[in-house]
Amino acid sequence: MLNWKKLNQRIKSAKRIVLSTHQNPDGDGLGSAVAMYHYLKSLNIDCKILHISLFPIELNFLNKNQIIETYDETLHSNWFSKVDLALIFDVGDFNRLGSVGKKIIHNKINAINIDHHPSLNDHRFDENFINLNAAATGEMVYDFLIENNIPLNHEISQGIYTALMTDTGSFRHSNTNEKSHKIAMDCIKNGVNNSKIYQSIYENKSLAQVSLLAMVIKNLSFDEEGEIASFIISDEMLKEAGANSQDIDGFTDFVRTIKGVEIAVMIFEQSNDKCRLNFRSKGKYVINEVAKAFGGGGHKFAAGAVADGNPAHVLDQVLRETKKQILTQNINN
Ligand SMILES: [Mn+2]
Repeated sequence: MLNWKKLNQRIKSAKRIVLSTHQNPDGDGLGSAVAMYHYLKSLNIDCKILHISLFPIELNFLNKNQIIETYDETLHSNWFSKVDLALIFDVGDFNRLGSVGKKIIHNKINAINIDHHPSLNDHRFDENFINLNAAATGEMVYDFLIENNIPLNHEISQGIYTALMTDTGSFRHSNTNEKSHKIAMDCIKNGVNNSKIYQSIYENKSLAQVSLLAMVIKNLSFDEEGEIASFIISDEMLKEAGANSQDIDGFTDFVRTIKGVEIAVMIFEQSNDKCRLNFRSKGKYVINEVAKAFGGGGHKFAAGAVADGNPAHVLDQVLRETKKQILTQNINN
């Protein structure tokens, strides 16, 4: 059992708290931070949510009064100098905090990790709250609030609901259980408009995003008798569709929905001869070890990494590693 009472004591003894999450933040990272932010505000603690990426506009409903900010050295450096605690959500890897993480180290701020990704025993966190069984980090924030008898107001509930909904694929993925529905029920009881949140996030696709998806579908490759589906998103494709790097969200999940596909792999070209990798498994194969082979990690059935090289070269390596790993998994099964 995680000591949520202790976390509350640490929060209450802080005067200024920075909340953050991984780059390219999602509904879980930001939803968790937003829920905690509103609790901290109720205690009159000076706090900010700072992250390093562009804000994902589909989460605009979480960002009333622009409480979520993209970190800017000139704008935030002064404020940061008096921060005495950092609460980090859903990060998976400290490095994914980017310049916010660097600032935390530089200013020697105590950082607490709240996450449902495997712990890396990273010494840069001074305390870890890890629950691998949590469907979302938002579920852990919920546990924290319940354990400390903190009432879930509408804004807190909205953050938690968003976290749970996005990380469970709208309560469909294998991590969805009785508890996820119980939390959803509580949130809806507190006034969360579930269909409105769903529409904001999933029924707000830009034409550019759909054009890019069309290109992806046209260029899918299949291996291992259709069990592995892979695709490349090149810089050129992005330009042609008029899309941006946020538009690729959900593509790997979509490709996994194809009948017979067990593993979906995305290779997303980055500017500096690197590629972002994204893996999704239906559950027959564990894929976070594949991600690990490329310096990344994640959950058993949803993981990611960043690899060096051009997309074709990286895809080749990734397929080789994936095939090798599923072979041993087949033997073990
Ligand atoms: Mn998460």
